Order: sequence, then structure tokens, then C-alpha cells
Amino acid sequence: MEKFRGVDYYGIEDLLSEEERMVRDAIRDWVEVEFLPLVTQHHRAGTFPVELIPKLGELGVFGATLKGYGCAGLNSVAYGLIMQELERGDSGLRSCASVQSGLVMYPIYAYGSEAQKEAWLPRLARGEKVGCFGLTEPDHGSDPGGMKTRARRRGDAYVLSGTKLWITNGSIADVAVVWAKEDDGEIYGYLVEKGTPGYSTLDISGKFSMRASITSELSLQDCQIPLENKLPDVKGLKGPLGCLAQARYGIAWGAVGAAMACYDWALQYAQQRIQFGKPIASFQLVQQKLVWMITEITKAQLLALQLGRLKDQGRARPQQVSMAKMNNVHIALETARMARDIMGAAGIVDEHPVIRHMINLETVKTYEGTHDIHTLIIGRDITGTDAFGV
Ligand code: TGC
Ligand code: FAD
Repeated sequence: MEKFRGVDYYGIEDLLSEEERMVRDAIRDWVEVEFLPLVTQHHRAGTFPVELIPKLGELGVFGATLKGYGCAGLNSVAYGLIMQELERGDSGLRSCASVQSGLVMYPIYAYGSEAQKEAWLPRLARGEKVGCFGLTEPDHGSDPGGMKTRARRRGDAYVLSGTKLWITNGSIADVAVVWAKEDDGEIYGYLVEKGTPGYSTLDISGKFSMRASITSELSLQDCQIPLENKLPDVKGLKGPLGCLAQARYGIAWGAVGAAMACYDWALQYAQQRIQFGKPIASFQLVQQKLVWMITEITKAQLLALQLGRLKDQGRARPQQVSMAKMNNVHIALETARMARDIMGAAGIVDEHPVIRHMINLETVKTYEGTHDIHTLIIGRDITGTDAFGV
């Protein structure tokens, strides 16, 4: 196939500033040259190219919207375009960047002490240090409010006990943002450093999806951390949910990148593949699929872009973020499935990126709030009635 040609049916390019386009093109080129040649081998091996993390730091990817502390201070649309281009490479690459940015740097920036910010943000921005975010537990996924992990004050320390599961970057993280309940029943955030006695990680094996991404269990057994490792400026579920709003925003853009990759690949394939003496792109049923894909991608691009503009004006509501995450991941997964179908047998091998995107997107549909949880968040917003079953 030729180099990626970009997908812009509606002249959305004209709605971007010069800086936004430059940022996108820099990441697009980097993904093309530095990442795509490596991804198949990592996907097969179930590994992540950790050596690229400092390079992502050099590119200004981590904490790109934050101001100061060595961060790029970009607007939300430029950040979204970065996520789009990373996920055009692989959802695992975007995951690494969204966890570091939205789920680790953001809570330190928004809820942390000045000392915590100085200690962590510049090193995380450079990719010298890696972070992870521990919210989900074995018995509490969609309902993190029921978490069992506890933090108890003992003298000059907090003692953390519990298990966090399905944690991206877990075993490579130098610092984990762990959410736990204190005796007052409230949720607080804590910074747990690698090597702290009582803290250990175990990678999850056997994944068919997100293979080029590290996913771990975090175990906290009477893990003692200094009092100053608690995030001082947040209390309650709104702490982790505030971080999720950042990362879900990035996913809304990232999913568009995966969809664009699948559409572009399937279109080129359909124009070259001859059956019944004609390119399969000339058949009505194949065209119908390609038209569905580009129409949905165009709508998803506009949804993400307007959400970014609202975010930059401070007007984006979490429920609007839910809509973009829910819709864009849904259409990306359907696009990947249709692209796989158009490619026939060739669609099942990793010589082509489509099957990899397709199985990755199964995870993306589930994490950061499942498709159905986002449906319920929007349902509650428009009807005023909670349908979570509690
Ligand atoms: P609810 O009453 O809705 O909210 C509790 C408090 O939080 C506030 N809030 C938010 N604040 C900021 N941003 C948001 N998105 C917010 N959503 C809610 C809310 O205003 C309230 O504040 P206050 O002051 O009144 O206390 O709480 P609920 O218990 O009804 O929530 C239910 C539900 C289902 C919506 C929530 O628990 C949820 O979103 N569940 C899904 C869990 C989830 O998304 N987990 C993700 C784990 S991390 C992950 O998957 C990383 S993948 C990383 C990668 O590799 O990319
Ligand atoms: P469950 O909550 O058990 O849901 C199972 C099904 O029930 C879903 O279809 C769901 O929609 C449905 N359901 C649940 N409640 C309701 C309801 N009230 N009404 C209707 N349907 C409902 N978490 C982290 O904290 N940090 C990470 O870095 C992280 N990375 C991840 C990486 C990967 C590869 C994966 C797969 C997951 C990751 N997660 C992470 C966890 C992820 O956020 C959870 O998997 C997700 O929130 C769903 O929780 P669950 O898997 O326990 O599913």
C-alpha cells in the first residue's frame, strides 16, 4: 500500500490553525518512520517499545496541554491531533501517552502539591519517568466508587492495602497514582513509587487485544508511603473521574486515528484487488461499506474538533466527552470490522494493520468507561434519571 494519504472529506483541514497542523504532521511523520516499522513485532511478542518513551517526551507529547514544568502548553485540539496520530499507529501507543498525560500528569498538576509537581512533572514530560493510574479493581470496574483499597494513617505514614487490576504501564511505572478510601469513606489519591516495600506488580498475559501495551495488576500489601505522597487538593470520586474526562477526550480523537488507518488501507486494497475481472472497489456493496466508513469518520472528526474547541473555551461538559468517546470508538470498531471484511482472507493477517486495530478497539470500547456506561451517563444527563441500577 502507499503511504497514508490522510482522510479529510469535509475540508476540516481549514478549521485547524497552522500550529495545530504542524503538531499533527510532526507526530504523523514520527509514527510513520519510527513506530510503524516496529509495531508488528511488538504486537506478536506482546511487548511495548519502551525505548520510544523518551522520544515521545522529546516530541512534547506528554502533558502537552499543561503549562510550565517543561510541558508544551498546547491547546486541546493540538493535543487531540497528537492522540489521533498516535492511535493511527496503534491503540497501545496512544494508551501509553494518554495514561502518562491525562491520568498521571494531570492529577499531579491539578490536585498535587507544589513539591509533587516539581518532583514529577518535568521528568514525566521528558519521558524519563513513567506513570500509571490505579483505579479499577478485581471486583470494581464500572463502579469504582465501591473500591476496596484502603489507606490508613499510621504515625507519619499512610498504609495502603488492596489490589488494582488492568493497569496500563503498571510494571514499567516509576510512580503509580493509586486511588483508595480512608476511614472517613472518602476516596483520595496517593503517589506510590516503584520499589516501595509492599508494592509489587504482575503483568497480565494471554491478551488477544492491546498486545503492544503493558497491562498489569498492582498489589499493595501494607504498603507504607510518606504523608506528603497524598494528593492534597482533591477528595471523592470526582478526583479520578476528573482525570478520566481528560483521557476520554484523548480517546475520542485517538479512535478517529485508528478508523482513518483502517479506512485508508481498505480503500487502497479495494482499488487494487481484482475479482470477477474488476477491482472490488467497483462493486456496489463494497462502495456502500467505504461510504459508511468515510461518512462516520467525518462526523467523528467534527465531533472531536468541536469538543476540543469547547474544551479550550472551558465549556466542555463531562457528558459531552462521554458522547464523543462512546460514538467515536463505536464507529472506529465498526470501521475496522468493515475494513477487515473488505480485505477478505488478507484481512486476518498482521501484514496489514486492520486486524490489529480491530482487536485493539475491543479494549478501547471497554476501558475508560464502557460504551454502555457512557450511554447511561448521557441518558442520566438528558432525562435526569439515573439508570445505573442502583
Ligand atoms: P457521580 O455522582 O456521577 O460523580 C461523583 C462526583 O464526580 C463528579 N464527576 C465528574 N467530575 C469530573 N469529570 C467527570 N467526568 C465527572 N463525572 C462525575 C460528579 O459531579 C460528582 O461530584 P460531587 O462533587 O457531586 O461529588 O458518580 P457515580 O458513582 O454515579 O458515577 C458513576 C459512573 C458510572 C458514571 C462512574 O463511576 C464511571 O464513570 N464509571 C466508569 C469507570 C471508568 O471509566 N473507569 C476507567 C478506569 S481507568 C482506565 O480505564 C484507563 S485505560 C487507560 C488507557 O490505556 O488509555
Ligand atoms: P464490568 O464493570 O464488570 O462490566 C462488564 C459489563 O457489564 C460491561 O459490558 C458493562 O458495560 C456492563 N455493566 C456494568 N455496569 C452496568 C450497569 N449499571 N448497567 C448496564 N451495564 C452495566 N483501569 C485503570 O484503573 N487503569 C488503567 O490503566 C486501565 N487500563 C486498562 C487497560 C486494558 C487493556 C483494559 C482491558 C482495561 C483497563 N482498565 C484500566 C480497566 C477498565 O477501565 C475496566 O475494564 C472498565 O472500566 C470496565 O470494568 P470491568 O472490566 O470490570 O467490567
